[in-house]
Amino acid sequence: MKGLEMKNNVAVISRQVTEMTDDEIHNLKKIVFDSGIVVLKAQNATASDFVDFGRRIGELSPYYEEMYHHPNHKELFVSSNVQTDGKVIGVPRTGKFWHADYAFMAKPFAFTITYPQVVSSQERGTYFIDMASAYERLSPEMKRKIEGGVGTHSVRRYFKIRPTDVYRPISEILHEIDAKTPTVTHPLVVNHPVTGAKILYVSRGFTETISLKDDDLDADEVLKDLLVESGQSDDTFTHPDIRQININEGDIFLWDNRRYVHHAKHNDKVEPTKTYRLTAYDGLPFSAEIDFA
Ligand code: 7UC
Ligand code: FE
Repeated sequence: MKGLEMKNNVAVISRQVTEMTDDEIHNLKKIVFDSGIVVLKAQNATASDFVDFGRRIGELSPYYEEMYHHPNHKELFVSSNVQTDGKVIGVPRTGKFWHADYAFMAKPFAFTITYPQVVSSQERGTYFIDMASAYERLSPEMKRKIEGGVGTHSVRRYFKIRPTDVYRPISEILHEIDAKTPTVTHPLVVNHPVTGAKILYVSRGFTETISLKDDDLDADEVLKDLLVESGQSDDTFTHPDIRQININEGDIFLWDNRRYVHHAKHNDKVEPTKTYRLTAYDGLPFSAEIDFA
């Protein structure tokens, strides 16, 4: 690919997405699976150019809660505290917890693509943990413990109250969350359908419980250990496997959402920020069958 260089294990591409050929798009997807995170520098795409680009990456899927939608493009998830024409568009302070996008749904997305529009003067980046490397780092004993295990995932702890929820009883809202997004089950070790990598599939934000083949093991303890070992319990973000990727206005970020958990890094000060996000499927199963033999 023209204009591709590797910087700290991130593939950085200097090429306008609006000018990419079909071959380049095809290559780009390969690079995402190889490197995990891709930054497409200094784009001048409009919102609808960005959506068109997303459509070439995969099958776009609008976020299930409407309050996040861009008014003209339902595929665009807007994270923003900025008012446009006096109206609040999108939702402020999204994703400030360890998670993979849609891990609480039956089929989590293959790709997340973000396009920051307004970045605050203070640092605003995203933290990432590579959960394929996290799996590799586990002891052989821990790998054996979680083999064949499953986890349950729910949005319950991070569902955001909508403007229309004001004055509704909390029990009614919780009931709605459980009816609309019932807890889902995913393997504890996801087998990447493209790379074949094994991915430790737990997140501090969405994983509620795990169950293990061996009933004698304390599953709650094991989940706690997995979150600690992968770095997700480090509230200082100094764990050696946490990477901070800084965000620049106009750069597009594209990552393998099976492989990474991420955590937004919003500022405590209220400064304007606005980011567009697209999420896409790749037509493959979320996890391929694993043959542990
Ligand atoms: O508002 C948010 O932090 C959104 C979060 C609950 N879900 C993001 C996702 O796509 O899983
Ligand atoms: Fe997210």
